[in-house]
Amino acid sequence: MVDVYLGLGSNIGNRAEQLKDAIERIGQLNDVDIQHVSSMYETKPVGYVAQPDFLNLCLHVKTTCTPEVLLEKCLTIEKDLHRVRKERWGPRTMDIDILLYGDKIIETDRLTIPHPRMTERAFVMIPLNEIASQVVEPRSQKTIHSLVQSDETVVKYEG
Ligand code: PH2
Ligand code: MG
Ligand code: MG
Repeated sequence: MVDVYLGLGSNIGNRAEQLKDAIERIGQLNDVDIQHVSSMYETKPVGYVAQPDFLNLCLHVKTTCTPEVLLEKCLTIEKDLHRVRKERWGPRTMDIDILLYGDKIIETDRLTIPHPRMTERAFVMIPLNEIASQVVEPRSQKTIHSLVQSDETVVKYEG
Protein backbone atom coordinates (compact mmCIF):
# COMPACT_ATOMS: atom_id res chain seq x y z
CA MET A 1 0.00 0.00 0.00
CA VAL A 2 1.29 3.44 -0.93
CA ASP A 3 0.40 6.62 0.95
CA VAL A 4 -1.16 9.05 -1.50
CA TYR A 5 -2.38 12.60 -0.97
CA LEU A 6 -5.14 14.02 -3.15
CA GLY A 7 -6.26 17.63 -3.56
CA LEU A 8 -9.94 18.24 -4.30
CA GLY A 9 -11.54 21.49 -5.45
CA SER A 10 -14.95 22.69 -6.59
CA ASN A 11 -16.24 26.13 -7.58
CA ILE A 12 -19.56 25.61 -9.34
CA GLY A 13 -22.79 23.99 -8.18
CA ASN A 14 -23.21 22.85 -4.59
CA ARG A 15 -19.52 22.80 -3.79
CA ALA A 16 -19.69 21.14 -0.38
CA GLU A 17 -22.13 18.43 -1.50
CA GLN A 18 -20.01 17.70 -4.56
CA LEU A 19 -16.90 17.37 -2.41
CA LYS A 20 -18.71 14.99 -0.05
CA ASP A 21 -19.95 13.00 -3.06
CA ALA A 22 -16.41 12.77 -4.46
CA ILE A 23 -15.03 11.59 -1.10
CA GLU A 24 -17.73 8.92 -0.95
CA ARG A 25 -16.92 7.74 -4.48
CA ILE A 26 -13.19 7.64 -3.72
CA GLY A 27 -13.96 5.63 -0.57
CA GLN A 28 -15.93 3.12 -2.63
CA LEU A 29 -13.06 2.43 -5.04
CA ASN A 30 -11.51 -1.00 -4.85
CA ASP A 31 -7.87 -0.77 -3.80
CA VAL A 32 -8.26 2.70 -2.25
CA ASP A 33 -8.73 3.20 1.51
CA ILE A 34 -9.32 6.68 2.91
CA GLN A 35 -7.16 7.43 5.96
CA HIS A 36 -7.71 11.13 6.70
CA VAL A 37 -9.86 13.96 5.36
CA SER A 38 -8.87 17.60 5.98
CA SER A 39 -11.30 20.38 6.77
CA MET A 40 -12.88 22.22 3.86
CA TYR A 41 -11.49 25.65 3.07
CA GLU A 42 -13.04 28.47 1.07
CA THR A 43 -10.34 29.88 -1.19
CA LYS A 44 -9.90 32.71 -3.69
CA PRO A 45 -9.27 31.50 -7.24
CA VAL A 46 -5.59 31.36 -8.19
CA GLY A 47 -4.39 31.69 -11.80
CA TYR A 48 -7.54 32.62 -13.68
CA VAL A 49 -9.11 34.91 -11.07
CA ALA A 50 -12.43 35.88 -12.76
CA GLN A 51 -14.27 32.83 -11.47
CA PRO A 52 -16.15 31.91 -8.26
CA ASP A 53 -14.38 31.08 -5.00
CA PHE A 54 -13.43 27.43 -4.50
CA LEU A 55 -13.92 24.98 -1.71
CA ASN A 56 -10.77 22.89 -1.35
CA LEU A 57 -9.74 19.97 0.84
CA CYS A 58 -7.10 17.23 0.91
CA LEU A 59 -7.36 13.48 1.40
CA HIS A 60 -4.86 10.90 2.59
CA VAL A 61 -5.52 7.49 1.06
CA LYS A 62 -3.67 4.19 0.96
CA THR A 63 -3.76 2.41 -2.35
CA THR A 64 -2.34 -0.47 -4.33
CA CYS A 65 -3.20 1.32 -7.61
CA THR A 66 -0.42 2.54 -9.85
CA PRO A 67 -0.39 6.32 -10.39
CA GLU A 68 -1.82 5.86 -13.91
CA VAL A 69 -4.70 3.69 -12.69
CA LEU A 70 -5.44 6.07 -9.83
CA LEU A 71 -5.44 9.01 -12.28
CA GLU A 72 -8.00 7.20 -14.47
CA LYS A 73 -10.22 6.56 -11.46
CA CYS A 74 -10.02 10.23 -10.41
CA LEU A 75 -10.85 11.42 -13.95
CA THR A 76 -13.86 9.08 -14.05
CA ILE A 77 -15.18 10.53 -10.78
CA GLU A 78 -14.65 14.07 -12.13
CA LYS A 79 -16.71 13.13 -15.21
CA ASP A 80 -19.40 11.45 -13.10
CA LEU A 81 -19.69 14.72 -11.17
CA HIS A 82 -20.41 16.53 -14.45
CA ARG A 83 -17.08 18.14 -14.99
CA VAL A 84 -16.86 19.76 -18.41
CA ARG A 85 -13.35 20.74 -19.48
CA LYS A 86 -13.24 24.10 -21.24
CA GLU A 87 -10.38 26.42 -20.41
CA ARG A 88 -7.36 25.37 -18.37
CA TRP A 89 -7.73 26.50 -14.76
CA GLY A 90 -11.37 27.49 -15.41
CA PRO A 91 -14.37 26.80 -13.16
CA ARG A 92 -15.19 23.18 -12.39
CA THR A 93 -17.69 21.09 -10.42
CA MET A 94 -14.88 18.78 -9.36
CA ASP A 95 -11.10 18.66 -9.67
CA ILE A 96 -9.18 15.76 -8.15
CA ASP A 97 -5.40 16.08 -8.31
CA ILE A 98 -2.80 13.55 -7.21
CA LEU A 99 -0.49 15.67 -5.05
CA LEU A 100 1.91 13.06 -3.65
CA TYR A 101 2.33 9.37 -4.47
CA GLY A 102 4.53 7.98 -1.71
CA ASP A 103 7.95 9.58 -2.09
CA LYS A 104 7.98 9.09 -5.88
CA ILE A 105 8.87 11.76 -8.41
CA ILE A 106 6.99 10.95 -11.62
CA GLU A 107 7.21 12.77 -14.97
CA THR A 108 5.17 11.30 -17.79
CA ASP A 109 3.03 12.83 -20.55
CA ARG A 110 -0.04 12.54 -18.34
CA LEU A 111 1.31 12.87 -14.83
CA THR A 112 3.61 15.18 -12.92
CA ILE A 113 3.92 14.11 -9.29
CA PRO A 114 4.43 15.85 -6.91
CA HIS A 115 1.83 18.19 -8.34
CA PRO A 116 3.99 20.88 -9.99
CA ARG A 117 2.53 23.96 -8.32
CA MET A 118 1.42 22.53 -5.00
CA THR A 119 4.05 24.08 -2.75
CA GLU A 120 3.17 27.60 -3.98
CA ARG A 121 -0.55 27.13 -3.50
CA ALA A 122 -1.97 27.88 -0.09
CA PHE A 123 -5.29 26.28 -1.13
CA VAL A 124 -3.35 22.99 -1.31
CA MET A 125 -0.75 23.44 1.44
CA ILE A 126 -3.03 24.68 4.24
CA PRO A 127 -5.44 21.71 4.10
CA LEU A 128 -2.56 19.31 3.36
CA ASN A 129 -0.69 20.51 6.45
CA GLU A 130 -3.66 19.41 8.59
CA ILE A 131 -3.22 15.76 7.58
CA ALA A 132 0.41 15.53 6.41
CA SER A 133 2.49 18.05 8.36
CA GLN A 134 5.43 15.65 8.83
CA VAL A 135 5.33 14.19 5.30
CA VAL A 136 8.35 15.10 3.17
CA GLU A 137 7.75 16.72 -0.23
CA PRO A 138 10.23 14.75 -2.37
CA ARG A 139 11.49 17.52 -4.68
CA SER A 140 12.43 19.94 -1.91
CA GLN A 141 13.03 17.21 0.70
CA LYS A 142 11.21 19.48 3.16
CA THR A 143 8.21 18.67 5.33
CA ILE A 144 4.80 20.01 4.40
CA HIS A 145 4.83 21.84 7.73
CA SER A 146 8.03 23.70 6.84
CA LEU A 147 6.70 24.65 3.38
CA VAL A 148 3.23 25.92 4.35
CA GLN A 149 2.70 29.66 4.54
CA SER A 150 -0.29 31.37 6.08
CA ASP A 151 -2.63 33.04 3.62
CA GLU A 152 -5.70 35.05 4.58
CA THR A 153 -7.47 34.14 1.29
CA VAL A 154 -7.78 30.52 2.55
CA VAL A 155 -10.46 30.34 5.25
CA LYS A 156 -11.86 27.31 7.04
CA TYR A 157 -15.37 26.62 5.75
CA GLU A 158 -17.98 25.88 8.37
CA GLY A 159 -20.82 25.17 5.92
N1 PH2 B 1 -7.51 25.06 -9.04
C1 PH2 B 1 -6.95 25.48 -10.17
C2 PH2 B 1 -6.71 26.89 -10.45
N2 PH2 B 1 -7.02 27.75 -9.37
N3 PH2 B 1 -7.78 28.17 -7.20
C3 PH2 B 1 -8.26 27.72 -6.03
N4 PH2 B 1 -8.49 28.59 -5.04
N5 PH2 B 1 -8.54 26.40 -5.83
C4 PH2 B 1 -8.33 25.48 -6.80
O1 PH2 B 1 -8.57 24.26 -6.59
C5 PH2 B 1 -7.80 25.93 -8.05
C6 PH2 B 1 -7.53 27.31 -8.21
C7 PH2 B 1 -6.56 24.52 -11.20
O2 PH2 B 1 -6.79 23.23 -10.88
MG1 MG C 1 -6.08 21.33 -10.04
MG1 MG D 1 -6.83 18.55 -12.12
